[in-house]
Amino acid sequence: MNSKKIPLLIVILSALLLTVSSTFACTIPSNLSTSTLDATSATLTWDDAPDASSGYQLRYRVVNSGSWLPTVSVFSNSWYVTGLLPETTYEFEVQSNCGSSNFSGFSGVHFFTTLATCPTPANLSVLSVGSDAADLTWIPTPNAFSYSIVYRELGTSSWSLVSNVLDNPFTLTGLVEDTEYEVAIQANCGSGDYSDFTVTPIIFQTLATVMVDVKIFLEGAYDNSTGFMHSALANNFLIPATQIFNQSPWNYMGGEVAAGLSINVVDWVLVELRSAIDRQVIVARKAGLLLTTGRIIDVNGVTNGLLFDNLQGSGDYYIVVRHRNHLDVMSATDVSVVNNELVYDFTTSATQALGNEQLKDVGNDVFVLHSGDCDGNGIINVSDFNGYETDFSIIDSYTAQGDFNLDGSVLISDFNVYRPNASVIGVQEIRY
Ligand SMILES: [Ca+2]
Ligand SMILES: [Ca+2]
Repeated sequence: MNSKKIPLLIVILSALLLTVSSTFACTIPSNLSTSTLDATSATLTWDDAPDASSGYQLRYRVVNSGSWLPTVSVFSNSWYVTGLLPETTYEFEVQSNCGSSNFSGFSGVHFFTTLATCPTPANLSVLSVGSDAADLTWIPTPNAFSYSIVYRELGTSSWSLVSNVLDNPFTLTGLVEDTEYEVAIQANCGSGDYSDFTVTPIIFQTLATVMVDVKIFLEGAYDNSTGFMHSALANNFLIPATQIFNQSPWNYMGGEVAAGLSINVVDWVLVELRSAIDRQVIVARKAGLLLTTGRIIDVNGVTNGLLFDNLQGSGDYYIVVRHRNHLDVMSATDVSVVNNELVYDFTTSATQALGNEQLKDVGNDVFVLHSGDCDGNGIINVSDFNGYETDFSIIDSYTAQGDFNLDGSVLISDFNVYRPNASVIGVQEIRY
């Protein structure tokens, strides 16, 4: 071997080692990201490289635009870039400057897209919906001074426009009940600068008006010889025109007032619709007039049931009927709305009511609500007797406690109605 060549080889190897070690000593920046993005500017950030003693070199460009814009020297791990084009996708990448002309490789690109000068309002949603209106809300576009809303029945072609909307939430009115709609929104940022409309319109369904046609018989008024109830209270003009459940234990504050009380009205009743998912949850309540036929009707002259606004047209509900001195009942199952009607008959079988012996068999395949709960708490016991005793011998009164046969007087005949029912307990769902 030629001994003169050995020192030269050492020099070459040393130089190579130096090159390799200096390349490894300058860390490539990582975790590139973008923050505070708007239409024309963005803050570009990345993780600090420990050995970037002389900062970083950054370059960016519009995606697919060919050449990079001039490289920028940056002395921290972020850079605020301005003068960008709206709604444009850019890419940027960074390299560390470890001093002495020792640079890392570039990081590889990170993409970001600038916003519109007038962004589409985000998160358009329906806060609440009724049978003819819906409350809409959205995340405001910061520089918008008004909005335009378009809506249409799902499946139809032409949109209706509401322009110059200033309120948020905004109530969309004039809708058709029990109908699916789609709705979209656009921001107006002034000077002819409008956002796009919501790309995927949101869909909602208006609620329905449902006719609730429920039949019950009250034991105290039922006459087995006729198959109807008597209407002694109405005949004696004792029934108040205003619904009577606006007090404990019902505390129902509805404004029902009977336009006129015909002679075939037995008394006021309170009807509750409860959730099919959780029958403890009251969805809607309404006071109605019980007729001698057992049908419950509206105060406003509707004669074939009780009208409930704002129900889901395809809903299922438990039905509760309450009376001021009879034991309340709940339907044994939930009942489906069919063709905007909810129909239920508590008079045909004991099993129509939830629980055991909640309806009383009076013969002829007729079942009635037990009389005797004069405090309306869902239990017939001595406290109801005490109410009867307190008001005993009062005549021609609607409010006297213990008028269990609903003739306006509190007499021994009422006690005779009460006595067989003492100790009947309503199901937990209807007790107060
Ligand atoms: Ca009671
Ligand atoms: Ca009586």
